Amino acid sequence: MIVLYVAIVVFVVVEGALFYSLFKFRAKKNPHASQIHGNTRLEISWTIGAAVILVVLAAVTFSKLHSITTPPNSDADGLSTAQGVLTASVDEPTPPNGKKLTICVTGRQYIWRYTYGVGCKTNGFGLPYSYEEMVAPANTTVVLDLQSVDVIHSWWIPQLGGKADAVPGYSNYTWFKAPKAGEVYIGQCAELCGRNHADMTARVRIVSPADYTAWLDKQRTAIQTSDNNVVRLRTTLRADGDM
Ligand SMILES: [Cu+2]
Repeated sequence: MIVLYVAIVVFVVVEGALFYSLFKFRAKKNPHASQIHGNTRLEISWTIGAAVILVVLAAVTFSKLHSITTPPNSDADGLSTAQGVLTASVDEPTPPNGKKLTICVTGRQYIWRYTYGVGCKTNGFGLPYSYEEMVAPANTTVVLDLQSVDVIHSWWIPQLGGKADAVPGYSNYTWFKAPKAGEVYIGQCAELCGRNHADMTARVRIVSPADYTAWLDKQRTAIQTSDNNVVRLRTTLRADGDM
C-alpha cells in the first residue's frame, strides 16, 4: 500500500505535467516550438526526488522483512498448548517466544494431508491427521512444514499468505495466524501436478482453541476406531482364507 500511495502521487504529478504542457503549449497557439536548454535546478531536483523515493521504499521494505520471515507470537487467547515442540529442524520459523503449533502438510497426487503437532521430519506416527480440510485454532501462530511424497505441489490459500511449494524430500515453511473462529479459507494446489491437479483443493477451517482440542480428540478416536476395524476385518478374512 505504501508503494501504491507513492506511485499514485508520482502518477498524478507526471500525468498532470503532461496534460498541462499539452494544453499550455499546444501547436495551434505555438506554431514555432521554443528551443530551451536544460534547467539545471529542475534536473537536479527530480534526480534527488527519485533517489529519496527509492531510499524510503528500500528502508520500509527492509524494516518489514523481519515480520515476513519471523512469525509473530500467538495471542493470549490462542491455543495454550502451542508450546513449541522441540524438533530437529533448525530452519523451521519460530515466533520470538518459541510457542507455535506445527502442522506437517504433505502433498500427494491429488490430495493434501495434515499431520497435527509435528514437522514433516519427525515421525508423526500415532498423531491425529486429516485430509483436504485443515482445522486450526484461532489467534495461534500455525507454522506449516510443507513436503510432498511424489511430484511438486504448491500450497496456496490466498487469504492466508503466498504460495509455498511442497517438494519431495525437502521442507518449505510458511505460517499464518487467523484472527477469527468460524472462518473457512479455501485454496487449491497451485502447481500443475498431474491429471487431476484441478481437483486438488484445500480448505482451512478456523475454530476456537477449545474446539480445536476437542476436534483433535474426536479425530484421534475416529482414526483409532477405523484402524481397529481394519485389523478386525483382516483377522476375519485371514481366518476365512480370503487373504
Ligand atoms: Cu498438486
